[in-house]
Formats: sequence, C-alpha cells, structure tokens
Amino acid sequence: MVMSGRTVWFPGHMAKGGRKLGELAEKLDLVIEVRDARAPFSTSSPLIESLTRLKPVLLVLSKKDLADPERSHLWMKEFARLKKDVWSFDLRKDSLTPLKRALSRFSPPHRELRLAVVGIPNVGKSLFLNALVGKSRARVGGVPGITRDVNWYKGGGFLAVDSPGILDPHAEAGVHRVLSWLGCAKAEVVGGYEPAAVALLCFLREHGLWGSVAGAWGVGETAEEPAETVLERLGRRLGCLTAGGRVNMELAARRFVDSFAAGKLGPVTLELPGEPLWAS
Ligand SMILES: Nc1nc2c(ncn2[C@@H]2O[C@H](COP(=O)(O)OP(=O)(O)OP(=O)(O)O)[C@@H](O)[C@H]2O)c(=O)[nH]1
Ligand SMILES: [Mg+2]
Repeated sequence: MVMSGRTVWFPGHMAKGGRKLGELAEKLDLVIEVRDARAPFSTSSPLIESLTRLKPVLLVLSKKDLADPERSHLWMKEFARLKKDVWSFDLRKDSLTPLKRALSRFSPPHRELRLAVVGIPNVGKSLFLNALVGKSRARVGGVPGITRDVNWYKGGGFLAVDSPGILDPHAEAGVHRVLSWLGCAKAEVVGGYEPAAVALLCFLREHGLWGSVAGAWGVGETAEEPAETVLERLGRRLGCLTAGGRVNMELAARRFVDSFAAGKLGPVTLELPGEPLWAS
C-alpha cells in the first residue's frame, strides 16, 4: 500500500486481527494495551480508542530496561495526572505479581478474568501474556509480525487473548519513522534501512541523545559531519565492507537500526510527555 509517497506495512493479518478483536470484545472483562516505554505516545494502539468505549483498559509499558529512567519517571507522573492505570515492566525479568493482584478487582465471582492483550507489533504482547498465564505458550520474537492470529490462552486465573500487532496505516510519517527505529514497523515504511538510519542518527543528534549512543559504538560525538559520513565510519568500524573494501551502507544501516531497536546502544527514550519530539 503506498500513501503520500511512502509504503505502509499493513499486511492482511492486521486487518483480520482488528476485526476479530472487535467481534470478541463483548466476551471480555478487560483490555490490556502494551506500549513500548521508549515511545509511549507513538506506540499507542490504533484500536484503543474504540476498545476504551467498550471495556476498561489498563496500560502496560514494556521494555522499561531499555528506556531512560528519568524520562520514564516523567511519563509515569503524566499518566498519574491523567488518572490512567499504568504499569511498567522489564517483561523479561520483572514479576507481574503486583499487577495480577490489582487485576483481581476486575474478576467476576465465578469464573476466570477474560482479557485481551493488544498493541502494535513487537512491543512484547506475547511475552507479557506468557508471564500472565504462567506458561511460555505464545510465540515471542524480535521482529514485528510474529503473532499472526487471535488466540486464547488459559492459566493463572486468566483467560487471555493474544493478538497480532496492528499498526495504524494512517498515522503521521513521524510516527512511522519512530516505529521503524524501535522495530515495531519494517524499515521499508520509511524507504529502507539507509533512510531509517540517517533519520535516526539526525534525530538523536538534534535531541541531545546521540552522545550516549555514539559512546556505545565508539564513534565520537560529531555534531558537524553529515549523518551519512558518521554512518560510513560506523560501517567501517563494524566491518560492514563490500568485496572491494568499500563500506556496505545498507548493511551498516541495518546493524545500526537493529541494534538501536534491540536496546544494545543503551537506554534511550524518544518522547517526552506532551511533546511528540519527532514533530519538531
Ligand atoms: N529488553 C526487553 N525486551 C523485551 C521486553 N518485552 C519484550 N521484549 C522483546 O521484544 C521482542 C518482541 O516480543 P513479543 O512478545 O514477540 O512482541 P509482540 O508484541 O507479541 O510482537 P508481534 O507478535 O510481532 O506483534 C522479543 O524479542 C522480546 O524478548 C522487555 O520488557 N525488555
Ligand atoms: Mg506476539
């Protein structure tokens, strides 16, 4: 699908997943939306507005370990101000016990709590669901689009639906860009890895976030050089070379973006409350 000059990644399973979630909403007691703590604004689900009209929604911020702790604190204060029920976890390590206890207030007296886990791709929905039901049954993976269908799982007093990550094809270009950096959308949505990497590098420099990332790569804190030059130096350092000894820019860009998405370049939060940084 091509919209306003860019390709939008919206495969059939997303449309189907959205339809199915809408159909089963009436069977649910609660919806849990998972967002990435590194961009709590841009990683919101396009379905959440309509689901909020039908069921109580609780928000889980995943990847707390990959986010900047100071910015996470600001976000939690903002959510408290908005009176939103928000929980934040490193889903690979943290116990969900306090959240499970809080969920008991939504439980009907004579059956398990029925809930759906929703969100955009790759935010950790399946990892969260497995922790909730106490079994590693839903498939988890580091690329977007792992879960392709809506499935029920039972365990721990919950009957929980895992759902495919669903994107908003009409979201602003800035949102698509942020999602490509966090591994929630394919790099193709912004024209491929090279433009994604250049835009990410520029964004990090413009917002004073480049220093820590550059340190992690050992490439220095250059503010003057064009982003392409920095990326090329990075590629050389990482050994991303063609047979002729030139830097394979596509490969360098892929390594940079994928490492950033996986949090290998240190904790970075891309957004502040009330201010979508990508818009500036
Ligand atoms: N470091 C860290 N990694 C996490 C966390 N939560 C999820 N991940 C990783 O993020 C990736 C995506 O997790 P999934 O549970 O498959 O995400 P999903 O939302 O189900 O993705 P789709 O099914 O593709 O929509 C995996 O590599 C997880 O290990 C977290 O809190 N911290
Ligand atoms: Mg999944």
